[in-house]
Amino acid sequence: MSDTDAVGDDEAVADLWDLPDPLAAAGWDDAVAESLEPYLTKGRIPARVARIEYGGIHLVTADGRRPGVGRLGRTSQLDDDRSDTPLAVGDWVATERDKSKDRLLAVAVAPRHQWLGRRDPSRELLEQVLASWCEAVLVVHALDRPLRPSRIERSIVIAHEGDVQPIVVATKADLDLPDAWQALQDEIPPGTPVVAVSKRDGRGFDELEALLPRGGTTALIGESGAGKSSIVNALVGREVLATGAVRSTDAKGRHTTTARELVPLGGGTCLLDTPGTRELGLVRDTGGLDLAFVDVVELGAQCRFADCRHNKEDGCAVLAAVAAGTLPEARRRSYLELRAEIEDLDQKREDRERRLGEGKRPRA
Ligand SMILES: Nc1nc2c(ncn2[C@@H]2O[C@H](COP(=O)(O)OP(=O)(O)OP(=O)(O)O)[C@@H](O)[C@H]2O)c(=O)[nH]1
Ligand SMILES: [Mg+2]
Ligand SMILES: [Zn+2]
Repeated sequence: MSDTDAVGDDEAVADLWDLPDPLAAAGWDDAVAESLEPYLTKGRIPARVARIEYGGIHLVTADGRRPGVGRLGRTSQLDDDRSDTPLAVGDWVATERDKSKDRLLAVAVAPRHQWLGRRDPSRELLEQVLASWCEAVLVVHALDRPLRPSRIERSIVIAHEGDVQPIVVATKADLDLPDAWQALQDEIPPGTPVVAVSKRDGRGFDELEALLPRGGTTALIGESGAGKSSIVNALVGREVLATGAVRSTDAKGRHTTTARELVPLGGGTCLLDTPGTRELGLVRDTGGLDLAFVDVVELGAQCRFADCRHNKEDGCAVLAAVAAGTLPEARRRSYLELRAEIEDLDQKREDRERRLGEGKRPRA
């Protein structure tokens, strides 16, 4: 395979929005209307952010998809600590017409209820929103790629933190790699759906389609070359997104997708494709970690010491389960690693707040 297998282009997705009711196709419903209502003053028009690339933005309005102006990085009226977060794909926004340039200007963002956020790779204590207003996320992993430690669990924690249902998808099932499939399943918490698909022979897509929330948005995340855009094309039934060959030496992707993009499937159901992400740092833990590690947490309740770290303590039920072969060691290790990462981050936040507090104290 070579680079020349890149197919699809942006025009193809733009055409998908050529519908009688684009807002409905983007998932407009009572909940959206209610969230956006306070911002739709002074003749403002509702829209959904449908595509972001290199600072450029496309908005879907009742008239279809068109380029807009996002004031990226300067969103207004977010009434929480994400006020300096740039617009994210999937956001519902209130827009005004920029008369001089005949463009739509996003001037306010509806509060996000369900979203995927990772640690901003360049600003450690800030969150970067990868996808907004999504009910589910496909955590995509290609079976021909090495399973990087805790990568899948990280995605699942991030999903739960944003109240998003994770669905793990293994791609390239046609390559017949049973060991890789088993290793992946060992990383997944009980209760999280996992599906194996192949764009070559079409297996798994009926099962996957049945898991997508109807009338809601499902985002896709995973490394470059995982097969995210290929999944979107399979579910649309046509090659609307470009897909790219992976390097033959190590099966690494070449970052074919460069935009975050909403793709309508009909009836308000949407997919949200993203470029491959290498880093998936956690930003906070408000319970997502425990939800992503229900098995470890349940075992932990039986440890002899209430503050057991599941590392080398006597009477540790987690270590006992690993020894008995009922809990994969990879699960225990990932849990400890991610918990340490969150504790480290909490410490940094505390330090910063203390410094800020000291700075504000009036001089004696
Ligand atoms: N054999 C096989 N190859 C697949 C399958 N799904 C995707 N591929 C190939 O994997 C490569 C990468 O697929 P993409 O869909 O572009 O991957 P992506 O996750 O969108 O990658 P980025 O856009 O770079 O993040 C392409 O060459 C696809 O043809 C599959 O089920 N089986
Ligand atoms: Mg892609
Ligand atoms: Zn323990």
